[in-house]
Amino acid sequence: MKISIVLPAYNEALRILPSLQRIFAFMQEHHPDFEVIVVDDGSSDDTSDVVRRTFGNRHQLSVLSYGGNRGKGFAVRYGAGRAVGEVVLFSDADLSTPVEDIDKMLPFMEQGYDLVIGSRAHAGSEIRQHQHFAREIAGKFFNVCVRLIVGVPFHDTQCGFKLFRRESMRPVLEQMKIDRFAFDVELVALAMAMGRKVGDAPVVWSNSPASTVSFWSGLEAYTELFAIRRRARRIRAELARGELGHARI
Ligand SMILES: Nc1nc2c(ncn2[C@@H]2O[C@H](COP(=O)(O)OP(=O)(O)O)[C@@H](O)[C@H]2O)c(=O)[nH]1
Ligand SMILES: [Mg+2]
Repeated sequence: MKISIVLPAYNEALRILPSLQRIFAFMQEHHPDFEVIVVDDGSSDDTSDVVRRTFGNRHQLSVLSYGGNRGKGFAVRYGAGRAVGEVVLFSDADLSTPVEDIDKMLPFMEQGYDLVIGSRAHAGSEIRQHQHFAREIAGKFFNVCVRLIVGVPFHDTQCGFKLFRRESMRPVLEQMKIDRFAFDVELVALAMAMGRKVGDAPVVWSNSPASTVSFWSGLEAYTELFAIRRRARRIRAELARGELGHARI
């Protein structure tokens, strides 16, 4: 089974090389049928240059870029749209969750799941390096809102480590509109609205101190929760009326 790994990268020139080194080493040994797609999300540093300079000779690597910073959600969808693997993993470029954790998620694909999300709230997860106290509280509060407003049952939608079956999730990705922080919520909510099987898996997680997520984009995410709820409801209603040609593949 071919695996595509999509790494959204915004100003990651300093963090991404060791991550790629680790991904190549692990995948070559354990899952040699793989590709890595780095999506440079309009970085103002030389992210794509350093990646090309260091790993440009690897045939498994593609480095994609476009003009301007469009957001992590946009970058992930852009990369997934060009992936060829049967399953697609997307991961934060800092590897806060180690790539090795893909082995906890692949069995879900064999059990018929379409999407499996890494969850720091899972009883089996191991948080090695916590986020700053205030950031962790803010994250937990956001999740309460996700559950109350959107009705998603999971206790952590924001961990940047998710695996999905490319063909069955394609129609879901095509319905998505959110490009930034709340993109993860939209992914889960629309997948569920469209009848996809979604699960969560334990992960190892170590906070990487240099976060690029701004306070304002975090705030914007709250308003987007209502838009996600509306969209999920509309999709459910259209599916119930047989109007949407997105039957489960
Ligand atoms: N913050 C941010 N991250 C982006 C953007 N586009 C892509 N990314 C990538 O999204 C991932 C998550 O960012 P990170 O700073 O590690 O977030 P944090 O760990 O939640 O603080 C990284 O791989 C970033 O390079 C963007 O516009 N903003
Ligand atoms: Mg991070």
